[in-house]
Amino acid sequence: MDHSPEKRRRRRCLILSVLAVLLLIIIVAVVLGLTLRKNTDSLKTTFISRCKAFKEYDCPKIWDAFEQSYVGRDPCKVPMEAYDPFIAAAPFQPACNRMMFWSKTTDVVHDFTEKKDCFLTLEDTLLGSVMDGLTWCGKEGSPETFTTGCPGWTDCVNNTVRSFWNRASAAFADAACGQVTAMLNGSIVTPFNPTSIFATIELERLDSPRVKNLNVVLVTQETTVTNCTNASLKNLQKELDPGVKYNCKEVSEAQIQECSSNPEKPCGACW
Ligand code: N1C
Repeated sequence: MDHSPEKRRRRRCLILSVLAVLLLIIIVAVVLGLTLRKNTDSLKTTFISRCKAFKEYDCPKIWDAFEQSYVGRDPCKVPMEAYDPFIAAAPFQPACNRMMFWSKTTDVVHDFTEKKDCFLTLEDTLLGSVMDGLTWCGKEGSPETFTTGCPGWTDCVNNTVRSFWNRASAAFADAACGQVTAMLNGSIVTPFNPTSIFATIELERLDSPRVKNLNVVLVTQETTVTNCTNASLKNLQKELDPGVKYNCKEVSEAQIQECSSNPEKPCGACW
């Protein structure tokens, strides 16, 4: 055997390099693991803290049902039915005559429901509030939840987030009863957009005799381009259950804001 100092130095060098690479791999794995865990933890923390605002629900149990819907799945292959057990774990309390649907009017509608306790949107319920504004997905063969790098609307139809909103919106519409209101946007050419969740999921579930009336509030501005005679609203009426009475009213955004800031005005007096 050759024990020359040069050979020994080289061997020591090699061993040290291998150890350094191993150490690096371990550090990367630990950091990655912690980041992934942090993702699951931060989504869970947000979920549980929003859920706790609704006192009548068992939040950890609802979180478990939620997680089961997408964890370990290809994030492009989560059908809306995957959320069935989650929806069953957090049933809606029906709120006849107070339910508010919307499409492309998220700011005006939520500003209104926040200030005035007249109507209930999906976001005012547990199912809609826990995930509002969030992104999440799983990965095949992984027990983790990811909050970045998830497929978006244009990447695939059955993506984790879209299927959630489809399923929650379907449950919300299934619970609708009596007078139902929908705030649509009068500043766009197609206030009733055939690809929207309101058109594809909710409208077909507004069945008579459970639902009596659909009152469309078409929110107008100075730049308004449509009114209640709009062609897309004609399509809406065609698709609506004939037993449900339809009504449409053009209401300016200024009037809605003025009404919601006036605590004296009763619910029925805003339009
Ligand atoms: O596609 P949209 O509107 O017609 O969906 C709105 C419709 C409402 O009546 C709600 O009941 O569907 C329900 N809904 C939500 O409550 C909701 N909160 C947040 C649907 N989508 C919701 N989001 C997000 O906004 C979600 O990311 C979804 O894709 C958009 C839809 O908004 P939109 O096109 O204005």
